[in-house]
Amino acid sequence: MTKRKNILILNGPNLNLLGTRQPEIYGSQTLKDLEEMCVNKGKACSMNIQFEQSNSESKLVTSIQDAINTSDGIIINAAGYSHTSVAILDALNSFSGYVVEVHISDISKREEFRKFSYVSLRADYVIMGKGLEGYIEAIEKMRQQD
Ligand code: CA2
Repeated sequence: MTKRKNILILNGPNLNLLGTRQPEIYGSQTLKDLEEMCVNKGKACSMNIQFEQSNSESKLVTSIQDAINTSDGIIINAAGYSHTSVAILDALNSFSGYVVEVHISDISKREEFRKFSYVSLRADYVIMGKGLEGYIEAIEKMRQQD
């Protein structure tokens, strides 16, 4: 029997505001709705989903470090830190499992400063511009890894 995969879904700063501001960019569903969608998809895929959000760069780094021993894959939307954080990139580079980067909006079509992502330098797969469905696609992608 194959082992159930443990997947960490990590969300960066301000994503706790989902559904409360800027619905034209990020939609009207909340972070709680997103967590529920991901946990349900995980159940359907026989995977354990650990869902986290933090506004703190150091907490995100610590969660990635913890995942080295506990998770088979990381799905990460580092939000604003995607464009600035060498520390998050360094932590991801210490993780040997599969990494999917997700962005709700299409960062390639927004301001110049959003077009570069440090996380993309490590990510095995990148999904952007698909709204919250991007997370579901990311879980699906995780399922396809052996
Ligand atoms: O499109 C994405 O998922 C982003 O990672 C979201 C980040 C942004 O800095 C990235 O460039 C692209 C911002 C997250 C803030 O989320 C909010 C959601 C609702 C209301 C206010 C902020």
